Amino acid sequence: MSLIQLVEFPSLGDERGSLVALEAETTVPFSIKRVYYIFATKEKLSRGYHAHYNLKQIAVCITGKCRMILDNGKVREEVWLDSPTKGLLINDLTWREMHNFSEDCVLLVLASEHYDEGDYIRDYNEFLKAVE
Ligand code: T46
Repeated sequence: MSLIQLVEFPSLGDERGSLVALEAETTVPFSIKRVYYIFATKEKLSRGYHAHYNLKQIAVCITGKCRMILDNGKVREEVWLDSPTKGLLINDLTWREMHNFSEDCVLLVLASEHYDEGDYIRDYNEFLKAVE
């Protein structure tokens, strides 16, 4: 199965504009414990470079775009997040990198767990050992 699992959010549009509703356990396949967003990024400054032991997330660029790389220790795949209706599911034990942020990028992330620095794997070799 591809590492890139996209979720297309239905856009509820009318003449006034568009609306996307993100609901736990329906459009988002887990119960949401945390929401954060990344903004005021720089095109040349990449982020991520880590994995998590126990964390599922959905990432969506609600404005602008960025290039997301996912890596499971065997395969490395990339996708552009460039639409407010395009969510990317990021599973446990998946290395992620975010590159090429557009100036206007706002990356919204829905997370299945509370913030826990102890859940991060920030060293790639440690990540490879964890996925073995
Ligand atoms: C991920 C990608 C997509 C908190 O205090 N609470 C939080 O909920 C988060 C996410 C971060 N932080 C602190 C930890 C650092 O001092 O905010 C600072 C920046 O976090 P970090 O360097 O981990 O940011 P990114 O953009 O590299 O990664 C983040 C998430 O941490 C990560 O889980 O999947 O966005």
